[in-house]
Amino acid sequence: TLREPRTVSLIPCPMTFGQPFTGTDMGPELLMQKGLPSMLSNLGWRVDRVPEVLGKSPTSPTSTPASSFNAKNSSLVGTGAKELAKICYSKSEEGRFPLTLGGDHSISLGSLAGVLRSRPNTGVIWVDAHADLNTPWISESGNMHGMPVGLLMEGMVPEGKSVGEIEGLNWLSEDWKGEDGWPAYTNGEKPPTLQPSSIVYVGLRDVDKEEREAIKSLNIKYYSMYDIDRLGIGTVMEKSVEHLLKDDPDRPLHLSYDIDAVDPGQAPATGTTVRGGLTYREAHFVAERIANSGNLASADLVELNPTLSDETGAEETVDLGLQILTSMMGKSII
Ligand code: 6HN
Ligand code: MN
Ligand code: MN
Ligand code: MN
Repeated sequence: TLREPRTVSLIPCPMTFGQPFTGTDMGPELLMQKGLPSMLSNLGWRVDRVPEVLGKSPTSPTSTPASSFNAKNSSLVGTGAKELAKICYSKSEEGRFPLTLGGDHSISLGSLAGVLRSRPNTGVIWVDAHADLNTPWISESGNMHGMPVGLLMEGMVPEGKSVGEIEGLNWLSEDWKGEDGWPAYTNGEKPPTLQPSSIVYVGLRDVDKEEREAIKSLNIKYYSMYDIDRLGIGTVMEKSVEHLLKDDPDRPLHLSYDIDAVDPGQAPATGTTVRGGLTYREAHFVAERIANSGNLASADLVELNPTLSDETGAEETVDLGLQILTSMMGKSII
């Protein structure tokens, strides 16, 4: 049923507040202008265009109200994520493929929470230079684009603390009262979380000390750039898919693709570039192999920021983003 209605819900989410730069809000519009909807319909998808989730930020993401947690702009990030969660939840319930266009990576807190509430057995492939496994209790930067996995991951919140107490994140609290589109947790339902065994990282090369310790202690599966060099991207993707599907071959998968996973030579227009990333072909192959699993049921593409490189670099990065999107949605070379 996940494969058949073949309707993709395109969700523009121009969030900037999860990191310090303006410009990540331009990603969705550029992708749409360059023809994403018709590319997807040419691939056989019915396209459901969803109105933009968060209006463009009028101010700099650094001039917003302070949070009492080490989580910058948490009210704005959290409220945006909640709105996105509602959409991804209802689209998932309708059997559609929610495809979120970022915006910075903090939005994946919303897309994943929404998808997980509807499809709790979802497995996640996180393609990124970074682990995004921070929480306000361990983050060095306080930037929430480094936290979407950490805030949802079972075992990341210290004893006696809870994610639901952070401003903007009360919708993830057990005693959330409920509102239109995001009901209260009743009849034994818990706020959505992710098991450590339900995610695989691909492309890591800049991981903070506390994140590294958590990856080890929670035994999270990862393929860093070292592993990609050692095994080759083919083997890495076989093992990644195998890890997530071994117990349930019909399990829905969510692909969260941070464009900074790609080497800055091919994708310069993003906020936290790290050298030594995926090559042009590796970047495609990751998406193609996940598409070929037949299990991909939701996805994000995040962190495009055309203002952070020259014009050619911006255009190349957006074009690569489009190619990654069409690859994950089923475009094959032959
Ligand atoms: N991203 N680990 C660093 C931090 O600030 O927590 C970098 C996070 C980057 C986040 O690229 O989506
Ligand atoms: Mn990243
Ligand atoms: Mn770092
Ligand atoms: Mn990221």
